[in-house]
This record gives sequence, structure tokens and C-alpha cells, in this order.
Amino acid sequence: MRTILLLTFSLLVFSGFVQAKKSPPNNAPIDIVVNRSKTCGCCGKWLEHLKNNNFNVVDNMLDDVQSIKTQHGVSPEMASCHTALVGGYVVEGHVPASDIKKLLASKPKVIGISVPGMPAGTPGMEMGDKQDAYQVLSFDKNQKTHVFSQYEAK
Ligand SMILES: [Cu+2]
Repeated sequence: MRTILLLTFSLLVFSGFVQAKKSPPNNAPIDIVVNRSKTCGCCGKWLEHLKNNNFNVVDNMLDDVQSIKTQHGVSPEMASCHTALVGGYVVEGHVPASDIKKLLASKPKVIGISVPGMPAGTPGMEMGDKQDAYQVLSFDKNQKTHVFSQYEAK
């Protein structure tokens, strides 16, 4: 009798464990703070792109975005228009939402990722059907960069 009780108990614990393992998919919106200047129209479009991809955006309009870049280790080579902060990372410029999710899932040892400049066809920089080839670069505190992902010209 004791054995049966023990077995039942372990089964219950085990099934509880299995259920915990397949806990609900994490669909909670991702908090992100976007620092940008008031006059930046393409930044506003990028914010819309984030909102459409389950980000909870704090739109932080500043007169001086450059000091935020300096403070967070964004070099002039990595710089673009807006500077976003998410999950301990810096996201600079028109980075696709899918790359931000990839960054948060893979947690590389970098400061953040950037699409330097403002290539046409990136999210928020749509220009009809035109898309420049562009790369999303990761950058670290030693100014080392790596290709994080890349997109073909269209
Ligand atoms: Cu821009």
C-alpha cells in the first residue's frame, strides 16, 4: 500500500513537473526605451514597427541624443538616429524587431546591436520597394564588431 501511495505521489510530482515545463508561451510585451529627438520622423516609424511586434515602447524625446550614445558606448561608426535600451542591451538605429528578439534570446556578451546610418528599406526607413543590402552589427566595449544578421538588397 505504501509503495502504491509513493508511486502515485511521484507520478503527481512528475506530471506537475511536465506541466511546469510546458508553461504558457511567453507572450508578454517586451519593455523598451527609445531615446530620440523630437524631430526624428523615421524614429517614430520605427517605434510603430516595434509596437506592431509586441514591444511596450517608452518614447523618450530628448534634445541631446548624442550624450545617450556616448554614455552607452555607441561609437560614431555604430551611430544612427535613435538609441534604444532593452534588457540591458543597446539597440541603435533601424534594427528589425526580430533581431532584437534574437538578441534577447541568445544573450551575447556585447553592448548591443546596430544598423549604422539609415539604410533604405530597414524598418521605419521604407522607400517603396527599394531595400539596400544591410547588416545588423553587434558591438562590444572594445569596439569590436560582428555581423549579427544581414539582409539582401531588393
Ligand atoms: Cu532613422
